[in-house]
Amino acid sequence: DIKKGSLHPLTLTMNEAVSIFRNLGFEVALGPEMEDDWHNFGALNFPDNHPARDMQDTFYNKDYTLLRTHTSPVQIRTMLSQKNPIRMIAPGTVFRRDFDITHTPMFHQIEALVVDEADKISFANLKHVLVEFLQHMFGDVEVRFRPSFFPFTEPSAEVDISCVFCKGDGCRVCSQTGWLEVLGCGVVDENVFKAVGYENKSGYAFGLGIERFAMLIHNIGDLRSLFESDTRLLGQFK
Ligand code: 2U9
Repeated sequence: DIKKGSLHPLTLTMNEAVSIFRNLGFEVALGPEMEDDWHNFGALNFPDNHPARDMQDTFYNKDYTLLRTHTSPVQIRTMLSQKNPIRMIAPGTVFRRDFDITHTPMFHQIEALVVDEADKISFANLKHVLVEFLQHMFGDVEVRFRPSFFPFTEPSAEVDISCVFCKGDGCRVCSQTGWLEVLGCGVVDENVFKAVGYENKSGYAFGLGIERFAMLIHNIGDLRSLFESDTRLLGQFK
């Protein structure tokens, strides 16, 4: 009797999200996991004293190269090497010095970037793509945008969907709010375009965590179970 293996729930979730974005016209771009300060922070408008740059938050090597803390350096590399318009996603592994119930030091993201001539790309375009993506991923959910802040986008927003467990009535998973935060997004900050030598461009970007999506889609309660290789969990994804 030959036992058949199966794809990991993170792989399944990543594949599903990438497939939806490909159908929405996004091309996949990849980049190195070891980066330098400029590609990971400087070009993204992080101030020199930003806490994310601390040794406490970022894994540094002896030569001050670092393990990327998000996939954003891939978008920076794409802007420097490809011609416009750009419509790309960067799926991949990222690293932060965080380890508790809701954080693992290694996790996975998809980030997206769209760039075209000045005034061609708006927050309305961003909203449309995100609602389309989230409804393919989660089914018939409501989507809401809340103002937020990121160094690399202005304006910025965090995006919630109506709770997939209680449909918005309020339950333990959504802390009785009826809403679940699923991603962050915004209009690309002018300083990011300046850093890569772009003039008269407009664009939007967003980022999401694959672990969070996998937990919501497959009703997985404990983040750490995604990294334990326990076949009682993995065997349920055949
Ligand atoms: C460039 C310009 C802008 C990417 C973005 C977010 C908002 C965001 C988080 C989601 C959950 C990280 O995995 S997470 O913890 N991401 O909220 N990411 S906008 O913005 C960019 C990226 C690259 C050149």
